[in-house]
Amino acid sequence: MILSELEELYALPFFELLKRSREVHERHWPDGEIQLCTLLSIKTGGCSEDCSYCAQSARYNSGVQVERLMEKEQIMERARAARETGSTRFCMGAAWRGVRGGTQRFEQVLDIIKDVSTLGMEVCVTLGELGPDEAVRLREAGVTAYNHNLDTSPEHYPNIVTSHTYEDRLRTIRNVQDAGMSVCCGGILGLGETITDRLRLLEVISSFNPQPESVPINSLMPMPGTPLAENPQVDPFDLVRMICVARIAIPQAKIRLSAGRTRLSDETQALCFFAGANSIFYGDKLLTAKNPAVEKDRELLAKLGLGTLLPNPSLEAPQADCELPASPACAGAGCC
Ligand code: SAM
Ligand code: DTB
Ligand code: SF4
Repeated sequence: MILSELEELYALPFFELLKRSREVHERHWPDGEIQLCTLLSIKTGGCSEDCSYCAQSARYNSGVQVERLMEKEQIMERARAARETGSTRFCMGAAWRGVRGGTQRFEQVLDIIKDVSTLGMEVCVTLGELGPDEAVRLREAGVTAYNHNLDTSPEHYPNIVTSHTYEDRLRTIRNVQDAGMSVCCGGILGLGETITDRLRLLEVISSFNPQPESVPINSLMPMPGTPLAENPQVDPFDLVRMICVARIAIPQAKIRLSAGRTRLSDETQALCFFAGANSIFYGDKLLTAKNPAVEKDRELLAKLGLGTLLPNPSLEAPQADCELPASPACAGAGCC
């Protein structure tokens, strides 16, 4: 969808927008289930990049302890535990600028993925920048989806990150698509962006061909020591509106209500689910930040009568629409 269409939707009266997104949601997701995803930081802190929201950048004194790549057996234990608690997707994150073939750490990660993928959950990884060969090897090892967020609009991105570009991010996404993995791509609210920046992000993401399989909507978790530590909290109604517009613009994607749920009331989360959010990170910790306790989430889902999605480890990457150019719309992003 183009910016003017997204702006028109965003400007609707709140209940009218909710009604429209609910209609789209019910049409595409008639079972109304929520996917539970477990997140694990397999390599924490010490990252070379300067993303100004991130506690894992080596450039800020956030107090995050730098940790080496976790041992495979420890990761397997966490993955088995995630499956036991009902997660159908296991997402592994690493604080790297990217990975390169031929390095020992890439081979180690491939070996980990091979084992995790035997457990019957969808396997998602987020390791930073990828070239085409690395992307193919990750798919062959058993990755179902690759998370690589664009985070904000192409215009606002250079205010937030200077050590890599929006175009670098788009190139990785293209490599992921070409390798046949599903794309998980979303953003963060609360980076000092305007509503137009948020809608520009949706314009870029919704113009991918194929559209992403999942779209995480994070609210900034202000991390001490980072340049954005004092940013104000996102207005909950703005968050719900963003979810509504994302649901309408990217109807077949799982919209993940991601970082920031510890600061949302149950009622706001319920509105997000009504608007079309159908996936959450489940477990007491995100990468370094807090997430609601498992028991609290169970209680909330039960209170709302929301069921959870069954595993689909053979998740196929969405197919491109042959009538459209088969790549992320860089032209739409105006960045190259
Ligand atoms: N290094 C890889 C990368 O940048 O793609 C993977 C890990 S990175 C931490 C994954 C995503 O987490 C970021 O793109 C951002 O959307 C989200 N994130 C990081 N710190 C955050 C924070 N303080 N609040 C909300 N989301 C955050
Ligand atoms: C995503 O969009 N959000 C997750 C996951 N993808 C990797 C990460 C959230 C990180 C929140 C801050 C932290 O835990 O340090
Ligand atoms: Fe590194 Fe990713 Fe954090 Fe940026 S968001 S500093 S690339 S871990």
